[in-house]
Amino acid sequence: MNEIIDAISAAAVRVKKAIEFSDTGYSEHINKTGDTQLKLDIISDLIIEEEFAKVSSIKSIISEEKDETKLLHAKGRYTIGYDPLDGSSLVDVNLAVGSIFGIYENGTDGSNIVAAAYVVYGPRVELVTAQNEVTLYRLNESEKFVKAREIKLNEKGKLNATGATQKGWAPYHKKLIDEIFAEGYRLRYSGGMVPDLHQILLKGGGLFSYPSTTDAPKGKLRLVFEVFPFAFIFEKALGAAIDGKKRILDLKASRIHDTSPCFFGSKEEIKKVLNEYAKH
Ligand code: AHM
Ligand code: MG
Repeated sequence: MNEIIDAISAAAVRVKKAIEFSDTGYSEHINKTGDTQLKLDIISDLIIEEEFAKVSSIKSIISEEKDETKLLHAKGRYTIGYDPLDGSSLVDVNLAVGSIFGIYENGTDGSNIVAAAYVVYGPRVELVTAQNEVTLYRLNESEKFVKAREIKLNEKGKLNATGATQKGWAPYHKKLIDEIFAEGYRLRYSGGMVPDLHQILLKGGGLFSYPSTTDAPKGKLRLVFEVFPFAFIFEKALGAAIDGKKRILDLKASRIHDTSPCFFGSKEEIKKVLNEYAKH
């Protein structure tokens, strides 16, 4: 597992340089989810693939930017599901973006995830890893990630990150969000899943929601590359992650690009979601 974290660290340093200095324009390609790929999405995907190809314990990789699973080492143990550059359309407005990694064994259902990590490319570059504990590292001047601290959520937080277009929300979802704001929670939403969830993790808690909507009943965020990794991280940080009714890590991904509604947060906020969603 250490060599996988080292490969993620090496890739992060290279992706950071690509974000800072390369072309932010679109390519000619459309990925499996129907997004036109930015040149940066493709560059980041290639960098990460190159670093993972050096690690013999990685059997295969599944990227948000690739249509199919790619075999790397037939005798390897792990499959890595990753989003090379989540929120990449925010690069041209110079907001923070990230890379997300889920490390799986014997399948890519929620129950198969054994570790997860993400990198935030913001004013500083930070890496968060989750195995038994969730640890924050910061990139130093010598391009090494140095441990900053462990991350643990409080029982209850103060932030509310509300995803998806409100026009498509179910009335009970709107009611839930309105009630949370009425309790004094503050809105924090950049449109980048990585910095938005990172903020909740580092500020002690709150709620991030990306619900089902009228035009996307299964939500937008992808199970294997985005939702399972963060569900694992939130649980290990003593928070919780659900799809509205069920624990995310009990879900199965029947296809690699499957999506799911998702809620990540500290225990108290997730209880509120469960209570409201149980009525519908
Ligand atoms: P991407 O993988 O195409 O970059 O999209 C994922 C992003 C997430 O980072 C973010 O939470 C979400 O899309 C924002 O969507 P919306 O603008 O609909 O709230
Ligand atoms: Mg993404």
